[in-house]
Amino acid sequence: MKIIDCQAREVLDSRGYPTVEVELTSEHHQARAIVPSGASTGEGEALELRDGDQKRYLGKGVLKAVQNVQKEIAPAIVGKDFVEQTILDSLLRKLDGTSNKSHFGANAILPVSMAYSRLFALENKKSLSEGIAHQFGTSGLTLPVPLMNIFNGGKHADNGIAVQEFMIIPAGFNTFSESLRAGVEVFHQLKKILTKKGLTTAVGDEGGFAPKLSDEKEAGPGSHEKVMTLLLEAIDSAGYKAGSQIYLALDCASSEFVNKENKNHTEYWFEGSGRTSNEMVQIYEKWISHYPILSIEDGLAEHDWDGWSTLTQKLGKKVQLVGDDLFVTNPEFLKKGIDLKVANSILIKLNQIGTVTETLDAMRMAHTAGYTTVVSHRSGESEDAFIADLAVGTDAGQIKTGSASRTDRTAKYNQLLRIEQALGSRAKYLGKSAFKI
Ligand code: 2PG
Ligand code: MG
Repeated sequence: MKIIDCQAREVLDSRGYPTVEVELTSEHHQARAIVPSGASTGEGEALELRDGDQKRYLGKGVLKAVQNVQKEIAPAIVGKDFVEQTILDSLLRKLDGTSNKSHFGANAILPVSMAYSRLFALENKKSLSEGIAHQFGTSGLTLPVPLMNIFNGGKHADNGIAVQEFMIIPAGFNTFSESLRAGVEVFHQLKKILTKKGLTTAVGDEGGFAPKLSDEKEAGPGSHEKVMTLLLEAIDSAGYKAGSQIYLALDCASSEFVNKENKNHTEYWFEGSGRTSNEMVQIYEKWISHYPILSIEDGLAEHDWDGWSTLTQKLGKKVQLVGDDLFVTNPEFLKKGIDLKVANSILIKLNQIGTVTETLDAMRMAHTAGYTTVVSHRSGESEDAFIADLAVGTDAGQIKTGSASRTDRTAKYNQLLRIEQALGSRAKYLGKSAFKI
């Protein structure tokens, strides 16, 4: 497939900050892609290049990344034939020449890589999910179980709650659309409950609610259990059974509340006091015995590998333990995790690593090692629903793409509904068995 044109531009993400869109043209088709952007980023993530010019968009402009596509990448790929994704992506990596994509910026490289996936699918008369399945060597028929973030804390809110995401998992249903409907109904019930209690129902970056539960700056002892109790109440009011139809999941994003001054990063500031890694493990152990929690992401911080090892030994058979900041979708970090028997699942974010090929490499490595994969949005998103097709195309089994509000979140759910309809009776849905616990 010959690329005959490559254009980049600065567009806006869901937070109103600039991001990069790339449009690739072949002889017969055209495809584009937009990169997302995180807030609670892992230290090992590929570099997101920002202009730093305070006169434009508070320093967050991406004209340098756009220019890197126009002046450096485009001349190297336009007029050339790329028979498959791996060939394009390895050229992009070679041209960049750094291990963390800091020369061009991952936000310059990734949209080219993603737009190529779309172009490849079009050229081969496939949908994007089919094109990805073809590359990945999977059936590409599995609709993912949604992990819906309906209550926000941490860096995604200002309510003083340490844990970043409280999610519901409607896993006890036969199809994706039934699951989604149940999750959405719980979201609406939660809104009613919060209103009744006089709490605010404005939504945060990922479309979940983020009310302050008390007047304190920092939410104190028992505040996290209060949130989980609210979720159970909402599940019940919606007429569903917690623990057999709908479960809970947490993204603690604990690298955000670990004490960074502590040299080993093994002290956490949680519910108003300092806790060791072991104490955090005990808290999670207590929670999973009281609440129907299926999945805990980043329960411990990205440098606390010893703590992660204990966490996995103690809870790894009972709950899915997802590494996000810990693995940053990087096959190298994941390999370390597999070797050390740390975590049992990996969060997959394309822009943490910066090319589609490396993302698929991380997923392949995870599946081979028996780790589950959760394809994920970023807190800064766009109308681009690439990750919906990625989740189906790789038979990932799970997707985390926010709550039931904000078009940047529902765009992904809507694309999954389209894919489900197109697959018809061929569509598979794993439900709770996607969690392997
Ligand atoms: C996370 C993500 C997405 P961010 O921590 O998992 O929910 O947040 O994009 O801010 O890193
Ligand atoms: Mg996370």
